[in-house]
Formats: sequence, C-alpha cells, structure tokens
Amino acid sequence: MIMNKPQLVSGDRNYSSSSLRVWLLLNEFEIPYEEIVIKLFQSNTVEKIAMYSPSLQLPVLIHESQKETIKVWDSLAICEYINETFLEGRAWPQHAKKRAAARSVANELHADFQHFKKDWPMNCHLQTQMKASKSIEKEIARLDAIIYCCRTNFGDGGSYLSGQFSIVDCMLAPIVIALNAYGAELSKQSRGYIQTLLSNPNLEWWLEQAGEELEEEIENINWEKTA
Ligand SMILES: N[C@@H](CCC(=O)N[C@@H](CS)C(=O)NCC(=O)O)C(=O)O
Repeated sequence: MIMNKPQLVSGDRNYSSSSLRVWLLLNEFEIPYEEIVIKLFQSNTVEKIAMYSPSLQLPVLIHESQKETIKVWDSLAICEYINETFLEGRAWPQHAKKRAAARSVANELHADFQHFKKDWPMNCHLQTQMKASKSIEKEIARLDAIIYCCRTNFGDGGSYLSGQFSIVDCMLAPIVIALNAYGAELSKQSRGYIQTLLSNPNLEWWLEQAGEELEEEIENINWEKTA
C-alpha cells in the first residue's frame, strides 16, 4: 500500500528533546516525511504550536490515512504509531525478552528522571562540567545501571542498547546528549554506549543543525541594543 508522507511538527534542534526522539526514528528508518519546525521560547511559540498540537506541546505527527487526518502527540506515542504504521514492528527488538526490557526502559525514561530533565535539560550547544545534586546523582546512577544492564544482557547483535537500533535508543538520545554535555560520571560501559549514539550519523546531523541554529541566532543579535 502506498502511504502518504506524515508531517512532523517539531521544536528547534537545540532544545526540543522530545522532537529529537521522533526525528531520529524517522531518519534512522528512512521514512519519508515533511517537517515544520517551530522555534521554542518566542513570544508567539504557543500560538504557533496551538495550530497543530492539542497538548500545546511538540512534537506532533499528522498523517493523512484512508481519508482521515490522524494526529498523534507525545514522543513515545508517536514512535509507537510510526512503528506500527510504517515499520511493521521493526522499531522494537524482535526477541520478546529484549522487547519487553526495551519497552520497560523506554517508558521509564519517559515517565521518570524528573530532577535530571529539569536541571540538566538537553542543550546541544553546551559542554560543561556540572556538579550533580544528590537527587540528580541518584537518577544518573539509575541511568548508568539501565545502560550497563541492557548492554550486558540484551546488547548482542549490535552496539545499541538492545543490540540493533530501536525506539529505546531514540528515547535515550536527548538524555545521552545531556549526560555528555554536563560531564556526568558514568561506567565504562555507559561511556561506550554514549559514544556509539553520539557518532550515529543522524544524531550527528541533528547536532550539526543545532550548530547552524546557534550561528543564525548570533547573526541576528542586535549588538547595538544589547551593548
Ligand atoms: N511528554 C512530551 C513532552 C513534550 C514537551 O515537553 N515538548 C516541549 C518541547 S521538547 C514543548 O513543546 N515546549 C513548548 C512549550 O511548552 O511551550 C513528549 O514526550 O512529547
């Protein structure tokens, strides 16, 4: 069956951690799509997002299918939709035990780690050394354990979390960028996984685009006004 291209409405590269997850899945599996990028933190951001997203958040995926307009919001739900609509389940590990662990981790990453997400948000331009608070330290220890256990128990057949690239790697991508940017202390196993993900060509492409966004921002600064 010929599928219409879905339309991804995403936030800008530097800050939109949830958009990165979906964007990475679409690009990794070479699914054709169209994209509308909305700049976050502008006076008209909410107004623009409201044109597309019922939750007033990004990303949202819009897909014309069988004469219906289907809208999916929330990054994990969008990944699931892409997996069932375009990939016949290939975006999760095929082995039931691996898939169960990958799904559990994906949901855990989505629902938990509140301190980490709030205080160490994804910022693609940043490279620093940050001292972790007690709560963040605890969450980093759990992230480290997740990566260590998954790579050890389920990582055969490839260098991603469950071996082959899957949705769980998309869910981890913004967290990996943040762990690297703020200089988190991690086990050798986790550092190896982080390097694998950061050298994924699509993730490198996202980071390159974030760099271009920064250059554009700098070019547009009115220095007379800021002086
Ligand atoms: N749980 C949601 C979170 C979405 C979210 O926080 N989106 C942010 C960008 S990463 C957003 O839309 N911010 C704009 C705003 O709140 O005005 C998901 O995973 O999609």
